[in-house]
Formats: sequence, structure tokens, C-alpha cells
Amino acid sequence: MALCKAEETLNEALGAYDFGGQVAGALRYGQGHINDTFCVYVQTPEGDARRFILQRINTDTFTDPKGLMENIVGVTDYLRAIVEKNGGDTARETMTVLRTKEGATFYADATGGAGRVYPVVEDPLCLQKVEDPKQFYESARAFGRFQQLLADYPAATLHETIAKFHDTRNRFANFEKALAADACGRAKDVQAEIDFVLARKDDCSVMVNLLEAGELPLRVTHNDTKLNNILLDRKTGEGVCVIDLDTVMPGLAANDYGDSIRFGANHSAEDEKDLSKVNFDIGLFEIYTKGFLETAGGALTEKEKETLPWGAKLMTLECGIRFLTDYLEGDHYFKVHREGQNLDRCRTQFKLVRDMEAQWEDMAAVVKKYM
Ligand code: ADP
Ligand code: GN1
Ligand code: MG
Repeated sequence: MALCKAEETLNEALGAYDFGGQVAGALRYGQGHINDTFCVYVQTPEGDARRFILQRINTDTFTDPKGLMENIVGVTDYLRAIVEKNGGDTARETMTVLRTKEGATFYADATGGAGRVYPVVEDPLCLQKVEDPKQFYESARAFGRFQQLLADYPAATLHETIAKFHDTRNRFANFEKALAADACGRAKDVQAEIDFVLARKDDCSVMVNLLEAGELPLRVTHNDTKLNNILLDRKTGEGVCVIDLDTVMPGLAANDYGDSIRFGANHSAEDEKDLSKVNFDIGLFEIYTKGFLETAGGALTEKEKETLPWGAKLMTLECGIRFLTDYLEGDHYFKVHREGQNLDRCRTQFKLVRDMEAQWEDMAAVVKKYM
């Protein structure tokens, strides 16, 4: 349904902006699971070509688009000032929100939807999986740097765009509710996956307990640090710009680290059906750990560093639980392009969790090496 509305309201959305030239068209873009993203192609009067990212925000997920855009403008303005001070390229090293003709940071359409536009950071290399370990290393340095640059950002001014986003204990509770309701009668076919989650109930509380006990601090974090949420420079291979800032809010450092490991420290797609191809790669894990600690490490406490493996395991477990919950509830949260896709996604995550559990000591040793 969201898919139709995004297309339906596209012209209205385009009309809200002055793109500095003639809009030649807009095409679906990227592989995000939540928002509807389009690339807008524009020709300037001088004959140059320009591209913009137009995104219709999923307001079922992000119920306060105004607060969300306040976060994004706040964070990107803050980062831009730092880039400027360091003599960097402000058009590439942070995102910029294009204002509407009326000067607003987002548009509201007739159907009650909302969206925003960013100039494309040219010439982006956005990866769905690691092709070369160096790319993963550079992404780690960039995500670590992002966190470090925001260390003094006034966290209290940030809106919580999704409540309890990485509260794994709460994700477990939501899973239990979905299981009890079994709205689509799917539980009978996924007993092995259900048992997998139930056996890890206590794990789900480990990081939340440490936070509640004051043993881990809240920091300003990205919270969705997939490899495809970073743009790399095609020539140097270095991380240029961290994107997809909808979930920037107070969180745990280990979760940013862990979500990157979940997505990137393997060689398969998130929805791979053939689980023999889904293997946690401790070599990539090490490369990421090195890069992340090089840039973020100075600001982290010993406890935060020690618990990084928990971040990796719990972000993977939590994501698997979320995919399974969505499967049980009828695939209403994550976009699916084929039947069973959320179940396949859940299975890859659980396979990776199993692999991590089998290599738990090695993971701890790697982290220790770079602490
Ligand atoms: P979602 O929340 O749906 O994941 P993203 O914000 O990650 O949406 O955008 C989807 C894709 O669009 C990204 O993976 C990236 O390929 C591309 N993209 C988004 N913003 C930009 C940008 N400013 N410049 C270049 N590419 C972008
Ligand atoms: C979603 O929007 P996207 O595709 O970058 C999700 C993340 C999950 C991820 C799994 C707001 O990210 O939390 O880890 O899918 N984002 C939201 O691929 O729920
Ligand atoms: Mg994304």
C-alpha cells in the first residue's frame, strides 16, 4: 500500500521543490526496507545534470516526521560546521536537507504522508555487501568517526524517533505477543525459529540490564549502521558520508558497532535462502573492530569495549527476532518483495548468531587485541 501512495503522491512531492532546473523524471532507488526512496533527475538551464534523493517517510514507523526532521537538520548542521572548520567538503561529507519552496525541511502531502529531499552525494559507492575487506574497514572508521563527532551533541534535544528501538528485551516481549496472537497461523511452520528465540530470552536482557545498572552510558548513536547506510569514495575507498539518519538518537555504542557486524561480517545477502552460504567471517569482524576502535575507541569506556561482542550478537539476534515477529504478524513492517522473505531474513540472522556463539572466545580475543 505504501508503495502505491509513494507513486501516487510523487508529482505533488516534486512540485513542492525548486530543483534548480527541469525535472526529467524520478525512479525508485536503493534497497531500504522502510521508506520509499526515489532518485530525481534534473537538468539545469546550463545543461548540467543533477540528482536528488526524494524520500517519502514511512509514517507508520516514524510517527513524528517533524521531530525526526528536527533531529536530522540538527545533526547535519552540527556535522557541517565541523567539516567546514576542518576545511572539508561540506557537499559530500554530510547530508544537506533541501528546503521546500516554502522554506520547510519536509513536505506534507494530501494523503497525510511526509517526505524530504537531499541532493545526491556524488559519486556514491553504496554497497549491499562487502566486496573488498578494505571497504569494510573504511566503513568502520566512518561509523566510528560519526559517533565520535557527535560525542558532544546535545543528546537531550534529540527526539526518540522510534521508542525502545534497540531495547532487545522489549523486542523479545513483542515477539512473544506476536507468537501468542499468531495472526496468520504461521507459527506451526516455524517452530525451530521460535525455539531458537525462546532459548535466548536471557541474552536479550544483557545489554539493557547493563544500561539500567549504569554500567554502560547512553551516547548519540546512528542505530542503523548497515553497510548500505554509508557512502564510500569510489577512488580512495574511504567513507565519505553516513546517511539514513532517521534513527539517530541516544543509544549504545556497541549497537552501532554490532549492527554493522550483523550486516557486513559475512558474504551473503540478508535474505539468502541457502544457509550454507551464510557464514560469520571472523576476519571481517577483526577488520571492522580495528577500524571502529581506531576512530571511536578513544571515547569509549573499558566496559563499552569489552561488551562489543554482545553488541554484535544482540543486534543480529534482535534483527532476526524482528524479522520473525513481522513474519508472524503478516509482513507489515519490513518491505517484502516475495513470499517468505522475512522468514529467510530471520534465518540468515539466526545462522550468524549460531556462528558467533561458536566463536565467542575468538571474538572476545579480537576485541581485546584492539582495546
Ligand atoms: P532507507 O531508510 O529506506 O534505508 P536510505 O536513506 O538508506 O533509505 O536511502 C536508500 C538508498 O538511497 C541508500 O542506500 C543510498 O543508496 C541512497 N541514498 C540515500 N541518500 C543519499 C544521498 N544523499 N546521496 C546518495 N545516495 C543516497
Ligand atoms: C531497516 O531502513 P533500513 O533498510 O536502512 C530497519 C533496521 C534494520 C534493517 C534490517 C527504521 O533499515 O532497524 O536493522 O532494516 N530500520 C528501521 O536490514 O526499522
Ligand atoms: Mg538505509
